[in-house]
Amino acid sequence: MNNPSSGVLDAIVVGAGFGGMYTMHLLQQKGFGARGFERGGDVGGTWYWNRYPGCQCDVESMEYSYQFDDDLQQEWNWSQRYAGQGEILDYANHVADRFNLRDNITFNAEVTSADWLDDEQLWEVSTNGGAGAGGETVRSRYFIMATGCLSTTNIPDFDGLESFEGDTYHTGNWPHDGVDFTGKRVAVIGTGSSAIQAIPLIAQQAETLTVFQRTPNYTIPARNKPMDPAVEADIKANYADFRAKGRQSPSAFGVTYPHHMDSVLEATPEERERRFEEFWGHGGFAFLAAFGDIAFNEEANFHAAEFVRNKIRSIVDDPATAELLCPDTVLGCKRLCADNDYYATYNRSGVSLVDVSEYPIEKMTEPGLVTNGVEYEVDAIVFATGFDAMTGSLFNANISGVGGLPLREKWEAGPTNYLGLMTTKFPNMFTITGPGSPSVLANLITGVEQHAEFITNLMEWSRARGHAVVVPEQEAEDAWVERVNQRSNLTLYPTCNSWYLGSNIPGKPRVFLPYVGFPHYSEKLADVVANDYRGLAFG
Ligand code: NA7
Repeated sequence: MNNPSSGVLDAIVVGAGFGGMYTMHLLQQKGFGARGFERGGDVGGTWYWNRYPGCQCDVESMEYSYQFDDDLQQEWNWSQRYAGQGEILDYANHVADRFNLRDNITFNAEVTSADWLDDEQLWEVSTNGGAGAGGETVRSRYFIMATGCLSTTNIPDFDGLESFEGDTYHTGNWPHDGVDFTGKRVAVIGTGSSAIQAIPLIAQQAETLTVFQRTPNYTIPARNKPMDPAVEADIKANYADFRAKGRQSPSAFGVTYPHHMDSVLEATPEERERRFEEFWGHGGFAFLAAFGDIAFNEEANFHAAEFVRNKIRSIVDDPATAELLCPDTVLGCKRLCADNDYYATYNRSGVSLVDVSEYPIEKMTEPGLVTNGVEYEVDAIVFATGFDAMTGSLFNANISGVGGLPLREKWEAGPTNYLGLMTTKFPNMFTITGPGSPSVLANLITGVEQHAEFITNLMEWSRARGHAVVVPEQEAEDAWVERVNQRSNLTLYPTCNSWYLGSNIPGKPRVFLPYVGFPHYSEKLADVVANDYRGLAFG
């Protein structure tokens, strides 16, 4: 049962990942009374939950970190070029301690409903846990959802799921004390980024590992290595400049490698190979920057894809397995993965790949799972089956706006909003890195900093003018939705099925969710601010 707490807060912030933490920090700094609620037991968001073996960020650590505080970025040392989950979680904890962020955050408290009260012009938010464990109900003027883009796990509704007698895990909700697969027969379902990171390490432990693949993915070797002290010192000597360059890059990261603008199609075959080889050697996302048209032109993309397919064929010993691992889709259409020895793992004895594209997994049974009439007996199943991306956690909070309109209902045909931040009929509500903002197509820490600053500056601006309510104008929202679609149609992203389009979740409307182009987006935000928050109505 919930206990209504007295007093009205300025803001409620849901989520204590990087977005929620920085928002809480700014609210405290700017003198707003705020409380945070977090369903996890501590800070860290994505990095609190995704503790599967091999979990590592695909953006380099010197870039995947806060830039709002120079002392923080100077004093923190990253041990690796790409930080692993544990180190990023340590960083999140350090930030929480350093800025006293835990004081006003209630952990183990999931928001069960959030309602806009038309008469009071307030949000009323209920939780199902927290200090009193029974939950509470609190009211605030502003309601800020910082619940992350990939935070609602997806376990497909397999027949007989409950009957499986072994252990089951989802990569996005991994046991905190780890899992020992030694001597176990393990199944991994899915070959997205999480699976691609986990598989090489699970294979080292397990007696057998069977990977069930519906769609092969492109992955480029991450080429992770210990942080080079000279590189670190060089960046830190001029961190502001490095960060500014990052914000000017299309994805708000990638300062450590060149972004070529020339066309694959104008290069000779030798030049093409040399360039692809160079970027394959650099590792990770950089591969997309080898030429200017990989993401925009299907023929250009084909050459890049063919280069990777040939790499797969050269790494994987068994030709049939190699062919199964070769994607035939547009490279980068699903988020490109960065791996540590993924393809070579299929050369290990005991590791096998089962194609479930034609014959889906039919059911789970007591000893295992069945596809194409064959039962695979295993001791453990790892669901690396992804997330209900970008809208899942917003819907799970049961938010309703003006006149009790459920957000789920307003967004039945796909999310519609202004700037990816606010939506009509939901006054004073913000979504940090929401759909319609660069979010998952950009360095997420840069994205959340931008949003937290925009939101809290807007709150200050409103406070100074005595405004109690802010909500987007319908015309501004309609134009924004149009703009988001136009931007994605410039790219090859809409040409395949991916969680960017919601197509991994049965019944989810097929709408391209993020905004393409971080600098373009930043210009738009700056223009909105410079014009007294054009497109927003105040009351
Ligand atoms: P992803 O990228 O959504 O991958 C999920 C994987 O699970 C993908 O290969 C799916 O195949 C597969 N999947 C989902 N449902 C099924 C069923 N029913 N049967 C077989 N296979 C299935 O999630 P990740 O966690 O790997 O990565 C998410 C992001 O986190 C990533 O992009 C990085 O940004 C970090 P499909 O492709 O849908 O055919």
